[in-house]
Amino acid sequence: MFSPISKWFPQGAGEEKGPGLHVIPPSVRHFLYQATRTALLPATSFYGSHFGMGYWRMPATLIATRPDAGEYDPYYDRYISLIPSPDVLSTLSRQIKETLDVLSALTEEESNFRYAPDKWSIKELVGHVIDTERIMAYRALRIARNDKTPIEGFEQDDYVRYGPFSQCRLKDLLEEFGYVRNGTLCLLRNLNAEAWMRRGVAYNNEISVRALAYVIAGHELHHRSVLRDRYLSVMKRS
Ligand code: NI
Repeated sequence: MFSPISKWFPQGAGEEKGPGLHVIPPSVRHFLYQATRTALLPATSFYGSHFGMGYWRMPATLIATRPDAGEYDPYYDRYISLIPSPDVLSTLSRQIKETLDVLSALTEEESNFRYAPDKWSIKELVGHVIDTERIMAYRALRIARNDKTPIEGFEQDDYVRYGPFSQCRLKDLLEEFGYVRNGTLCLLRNLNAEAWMRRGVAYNNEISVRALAYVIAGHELHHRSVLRDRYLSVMKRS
């Protein structure tokens, strides 16, 4: 998936510690810096203490961020398989804008729509996605920090039933969703490669931190499809 970075930047002859950073275009330098921050690259293998001072070191390999099948319960494939990208952090950052664009086109009245009496309203669906992201991010936090305590499950229908969503304004819920996503990104972006790969037990199943990141992205996308197919398409017809 990734080629070794040494292919892109062969070690320059005559420079003991590799070519100076100043020879690397700023956009590429920014990518490399972000890559170490987001665990695409192990930071320790890449920069010495001279980052910004003209020296860099080459990592042996890049670490792909996509989880392997053995890192999560197959149940979560329904979400993880929706995200083909090897860079889930960009996906999380891009997707939220797309989802909020779709939702912010709705009026308050439309956001109370449910396609059957026993189904969630659009606002409740949004509330469910927000709460699920909080819980998945919390699981990622616990596991990333090497907390071995098994993490409990949660009853999603109760969270909607006892949630405030039908009394909330759609506009406020969308703002909240943006804040929650930013919180998720702050948490995930600061993880090192070891934390990113760490596994723990949540809801009786082993799962890795990076698998949880993909679950968050895939769950959002899944519900955006539900919104389009079960809600918006029906609303347009009526
Ligand atoms: Ni869901």
